[in-house]
Formats: sequence, structure tokens, C-alpha cells
Amino acid sequence: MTTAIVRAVCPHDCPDTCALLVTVTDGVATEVKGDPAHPTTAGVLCNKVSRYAERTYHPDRLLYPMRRIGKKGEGRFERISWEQALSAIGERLGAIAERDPQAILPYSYAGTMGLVQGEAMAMRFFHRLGASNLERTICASAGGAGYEYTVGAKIGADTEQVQDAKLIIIWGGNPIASNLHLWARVQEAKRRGAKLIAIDPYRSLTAEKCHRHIALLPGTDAALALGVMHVLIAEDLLDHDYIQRHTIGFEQLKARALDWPPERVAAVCGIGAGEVLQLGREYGATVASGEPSLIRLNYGLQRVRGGGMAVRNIACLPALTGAWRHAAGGAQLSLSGAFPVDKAVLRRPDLRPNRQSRSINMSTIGDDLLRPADAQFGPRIEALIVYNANPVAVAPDSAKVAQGFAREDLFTVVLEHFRTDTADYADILLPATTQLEHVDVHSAYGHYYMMANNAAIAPLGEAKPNTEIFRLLADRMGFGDACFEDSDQDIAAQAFNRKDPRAAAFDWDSLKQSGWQKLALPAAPFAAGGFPTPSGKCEFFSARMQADGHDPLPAYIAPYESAASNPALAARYPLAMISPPARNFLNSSFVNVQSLRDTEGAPKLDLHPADAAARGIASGDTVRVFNDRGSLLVTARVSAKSRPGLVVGWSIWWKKFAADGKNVNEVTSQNLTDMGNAPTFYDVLVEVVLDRKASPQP
Ligand SMILES: Nc1nc2c(c(=O)[nH]1)N[C@H]1C(S)=C(S)[C@@H](COP(=O)(O)OP(=O)(O)OC[C@H]3O[C@@H](n4cnc5c(=O)[nH]c(N)nc54)[C@H](O)[C@@H]3O)O[C@H]1N2
Ligand SMILES: Nc1nc2c(c(=O)[nH]1)N[C@H]1C(S)=C(S)[C@@H](COP(=O)(O)OP(=O)(O)OC[C@H]3O[C@@H](n4cnc5c(=O)[nH]c(N)nc54)[C@H](O)[C@@H]3O)O[C@H]1N2
Ligand code: SF4
Ligand SMILES: [Mo]
Repeated sequence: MTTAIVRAVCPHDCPDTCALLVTVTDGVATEVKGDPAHPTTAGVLCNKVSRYAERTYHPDRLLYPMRRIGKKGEGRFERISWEQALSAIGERLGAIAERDPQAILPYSYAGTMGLVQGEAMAMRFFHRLGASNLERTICASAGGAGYEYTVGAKIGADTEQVQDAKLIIIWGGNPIASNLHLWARVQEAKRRGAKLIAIDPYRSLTAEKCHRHIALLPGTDAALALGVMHVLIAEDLLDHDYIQRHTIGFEQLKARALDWPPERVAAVCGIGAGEVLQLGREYGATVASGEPSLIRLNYGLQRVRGGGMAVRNIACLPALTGAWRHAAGGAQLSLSGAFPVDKAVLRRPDLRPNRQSRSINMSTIGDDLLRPADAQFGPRIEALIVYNANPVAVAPDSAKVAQGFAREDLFTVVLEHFRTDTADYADILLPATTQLEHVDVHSAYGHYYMMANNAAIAPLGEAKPNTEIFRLLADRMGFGDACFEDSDQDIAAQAFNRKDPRAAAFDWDSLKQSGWQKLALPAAPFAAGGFPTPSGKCEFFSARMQADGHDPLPAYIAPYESAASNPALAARYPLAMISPPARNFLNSSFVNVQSLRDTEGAPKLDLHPADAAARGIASGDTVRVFNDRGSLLVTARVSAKSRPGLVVGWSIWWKKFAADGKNVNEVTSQNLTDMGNAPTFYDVLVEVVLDRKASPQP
């Protein structure tokens, strides 16, 4: 018996990017643990990835290439050889590309965050082919844009400093479920005397553990941030020296903020004026006390019409109080902007034969698959190659998405581990390797370490890494460029630009031995200003925003769908719905792992007792959630954790595990955010009724 411990990385779309130790006995992965030596992982993994071996050896793993024999969506396939699969794909893509390669669209997101399996070889392939570009907006592009306009780049407080903060505002995030290793540091800060405040329409697991919870209406965070500015300015709780040295536009911001007294803010946010005042005062008190305050702003607040502006407003706050002076202070959204990823070398956009090719937004794939060719849109989408993503379950306005995927004339290839809702629509289904079976290198968005993933076991069945599949396809298409010869190790070695001083120490051969290496960064990134904006300052007034057609100052943009912004719609659909991820799933990944699905039970909807009573609904009842876009059945859970008027549909279930074959994205819309062209998953009005047929009779 031979046993080895292999250094690996969690590949999932989670800020924590944990360092893994995989125990391999006689070629079989027997245990996946968190590395105790990695500073943020600290030997702990979440429930989901502790089950990574169970997921990898799952009896439903796709092990062979397959061809569809049933109707699209039915999920009936027959086994074929790799040779047959590659020929079929090569012939079809070749024929389409001859007419117009832009009729081919890649569709991928963050099934793996690895720089090798995520983007490198695939992007080289699609660039060389001249395919349409995919605008990857489904998660974070609204807030990313708002933060970058204001602060300059996605850089912020280092997670390793968080235990020293004295005031922590968890704004639109649920770290107990979605960012466990940050939460561990927040708890340590609490033990050391920090005050915790949660801002969230729902009393989440995290909000329950904070000292205070401000349960505002969804989509109103921008107004609350304006209210905080108002209090800071009216009560002179400002770091004048920091403002003068390191910001621009303070006088204009001041004039704007004075329009937002606590009473006005309270009316918009559906909270008390006293709550606005108290938040402003508590935040401002750190100026006089000289203690670090940290805002962890997250994704929950971005998935609404004004999501970009909300993040922008909040990102102004630490510059007003000088919180950036402290290593444990300032703000944290995503830290990905600190990694000098060598995108041009990894993705090779220079290979593109057609310099100006169109972009298709992944968040409107429902409409775009159904769109005919025209002068503005260009050719109809004729082929779709899906990898690292499950759009039939995760993209908004799902009835349209499914209708598009069902098009008989659409040629669909899906690279997957499992027969997901999307895989069911594939013409050709290809088996991909998991993180235990391939090599990768990772950046992170919740810490500052470059991370290496070694292959722990041989590929199962005939599964191949994404890279190898695109290498073989490049060969079929006759692409002779040398970059298609690069091995996965070669690509990993190209990941970070060593000319950038932050990654000067990057060396793949040593990284794969050690497992991780921290970027060279100052402890407090903006203590002495140096914001990577055009002005070099934190931009309260943003000329770039003005040029891009936005209000250059902090502003409030109301949701598309709310009682205040669309009373006619609210009369028919009075409940606001949000659909954050269930703790035991990772987006739609792990929903098919029995032990985790058992923990979640069935698709659930939380609603407030008053809303339940008005509809004759009790916990455990089957209810129908609907609006003009669609409807789905879920199990009601009556709970005062939801504010009145708010329902929470825990996500992201595979449709095929639901009684009616539907999930929450039946009712979400393809409306886009103010910035970043992102989806508005949490900007949705619905009605909920008891489903008498399906509910237990009293
Ligand atoms: N267990 C688990 N972890 C995950 C994921 C997962 O699916 N499961 N997904 C990963 C991914 S891809 C992402 S993007 C992140 C997402 O993780 P988070 O950033 O934590 O975001 P969400 O889970 O969308 O929502 C977090 C909180 O925002 C609240 N919220 C909803 N609307 C609003 C609003 O308008 N304003 C405010 N202030 N709060 C609001 C919700 O009630 C919820 O409690 O988590 C990652 N980690
Ligand atoms: N209603 C609602 N919808 C949402 C959200 C929400 O909060 N509410 N959240 C949104 C957010 S934040 C996000 S990020 C998106 C997430 O959307 P996706 O990025 O599509 O995430 P997953 O659903 O986890 O699907 C990833 C798929 O990639 C596959 N995969 C993993 N590794 C590999 C690999 O190495 N090779 C190949 N070929 N495949 C692999 C997995 O098996 C999985 O099926 O969903 C969005 N949708
Ligand atoms: S999903 Fe997040 S918390 Fe869980 S192991 Fe992966 S990186 Fe760590
Ligand atoms: Mo996400």
C-alpha cells in the first residue's frame, strides 16, 4: 500500500480558495482536508468540499463521450468514442465557421476558477476560431464596475488583518454560508471586542450573530450609504486630512449627501430614521477613536438595478473617515485586482482573425439564443460550447433559456462532470476531469495567495481536462499555432507576470511544491492614498462615470421591480423575492451530492408570518411562486427572519430535482444592472399562493 499527500486547491467560485491536502492511497483519493498551515484555510473546509471525494467518485460521473438520442432536454444519450465525438464537433464547427465563425458562442463561467482549466486553452481556441466573445457578467460585474470607478481596482483590506478591526459592517453578504474563512476572522475580532453590524433584508445566519441587524428593503443600499454620508458630514465625523490628500470631489459629494437626511433615507429603505443616524454615528466614531473600521461589501446588494451605484457609494465611505489608514480597515469587495494574471499570454486574443468581433452577454442568453440574425445583432447563434457552467439552471428568465437550448437547429456541446440541466440539452456531451484529476494554478478573490493544484489521481474513465479537449479540437480545426502545443504545466508557468513586482517571486516549479505563495503587497493598500484611478485619488466625483453616461456623484437608482418604483406591478405581484445560495450548495454544484441535498431537503421559500397568514400558508405547504415570466412550486417555511413583503427562495436547485422541473430562475428577469451589464436576480416581484393539490390537507 502506498499513500501520498498531494497539495491541491479548491476550484470553486468562493472567495476563500482553500488550500487542500488530498490523501491518495494506491491511486485512490480517500480524504480531502484543509491545509492547517495555510493562513486563511487554517485546516478547515466547508461542508461541501469536505465531500469532494464523494463528488469525484459519484456513480453519476460522466466517464465517456456521448451523443444525444432523445429530444433536447430529455437527457437520453448513447456512448460514442472520442474519435467520433471530435469528428462530429470538428465537422459542424468547421461548416459554421466557414460561413461566419461569430455564429459560434462559448458559454463558461466559474465551475472551476483555475487559470489553466478555466480560461487558457479554451480562450485560445475561440479567439483563433474567431467566435463571438462572451461577456462574463453573471456574478460580480456590477459591483466590480462601481468599485473600480471609485477606488480604481479590486483591491482592499487583507483578510489576514480582519481580526484587528473594531467595527465590522457585513453589507449584503452572508459569510457563514459563503465566505467561511473570513467569518472565522470576524468572530475573532468579535472576541477581541469588535462590534458587528449586518445590513441585509433577511435575518441570515450571519445577521443573527451580529450585534445589530439593519433589515432594509432589497435594492436600497445606495440610499443607506448616502444617509451615512449625510450623518458623517452633518456631524463632522470626517478625516479632513485624508479627504484633502487622497480624494477628489468632496465639495460635490457634500452637496449631494445633504439631499439625503435620515428621514428621506429611512422612507426609501423601509427602516427607521434612528437606524440611519445610529449607523452613521457608529461608523463616524472611529475617526475620533482612531480604531479600524471595515466594510465587507458583498454580492447580495449588487443583484439589483442600482447594484453598481450601491457599491460605488459604499466604497466612498472609508475615504471619508480615513479608515484606509489601518491595515484592518477600509473595505473589501473582491481582492482579485491585486493578481497580475498574464491574460494576454494565457488567452491569446492576438490570434483572432476578425479583430472586432461581437460580444454576447451571458446574462441575456435567454433572449439571445432566440434572436434572429439582423444587421445589429449579427448572425443567429448556431453553435454553443458550454464548459464550467450550468446556464439552464443558473441564468435568469429560465423559460426563455430552456426554449433557446431546445432549438433543433442549435448545435450544443457541453463539457461536464455530470448530467446537469444544461447537459440534458447537449448534442455531444464530453466528460471533463475534476480538480483531483488535473493540474491548475489559481488566483483568489478573498485572500492574496497564488495557489497551485497538483493532479492527485488519474482521470476517471475517459474523462479529459478542458485544456486537452480544446487542444484536440484545435488539432481537428487545423490550428497549427505553437500555443496549442503547451502542456498544462507550461500554461501554469505562464499564469502570473513576474515583471509585476507583486508576483516577482512567482515560479511554478516551486509553487507546485509549496502549494501557495503570497503576493508582495503593503499591509494597508491605501494608507497613503495611491488609488489606481485616473486621478490617483479616491474619486467621490468620477469623470469616467460621467463619460460613460452615469451620474458622476453618488446617487440612488431605484429597483426595476418594487412597490415604490412600479406600483402597478406591485399591485399584482406584491412580494419582493431574493434567491441567495443555500449553504450546502455552491451555486448549482453539489446539488446532486445526496448527503448535501438531504441536508437541504427540498427547494424552500421563506416568507414572513404576516404574508403567510394573509395567504393561508403554513410551514411545509407547497406553494406556487409566480409572475408574468413563469412559475414554480416550492415548500413554504414561515419565518420572521424574512422582513414583511420579502420572500427568500434558497438556490440554486437543479430543475430536475424539483417536483415540477423548475427552479427560481423561472421568475427572475433579464433586466440588467446600471453598470457592468449584470443580472438583477434580487430585483423581482412575485405573488405566492397555496398549491392545494400538492399540500397536505388539514
Ligand atoms: N455555500 C455557498 N457559498 C458560496 C456560494 C454558494 O452558492 N454557496 N456562491 C459563491 C458565489 S458565486 C458568490 S457570488 C458568493 C455570494 O455570496 P454573498 O456575497 O454572501 O451573496 P449572496 O449569497 O447572494 O447574498 C448574501 C446576502 O445578501 C442579502 N441580500 C439580498 N439582497 C440584498 C440587498 O438588496 N441588499 C443587501 N444589503 N443585502 C441583500 C441576502 O439576504 C443574503 O443574506 O458566494 C460564494 N460562496
Ligand atoms: N436565482 C439565482 N441565480 C443565480 C445566482 C443567485 O444567487 N440566484 N447566483 C449567480 C452567481 S453569483 C453565479 S457565480 C452563477 C454561477 O453559475 P455557474 O458558474 O454556472 O456555476 P455552477 O452552477 O456551480 O456550475 C458550474 C458547472 O461547472 C462544472 N465544472 C466544474 N469544474 C469543471 C471543469 O473542470 N470542467 C468542466 N467542463 N466543468 C466543470 C460543474 O460540474 C458545474 O455543473 O449563478 C448565478 N445564478
Ligand atoms: S467552497 Fe470555499 S470554503 Fe469551501 S473549500 Fe472551497 S474555497 Fe473553501
Ligand atoms: Mo457568483
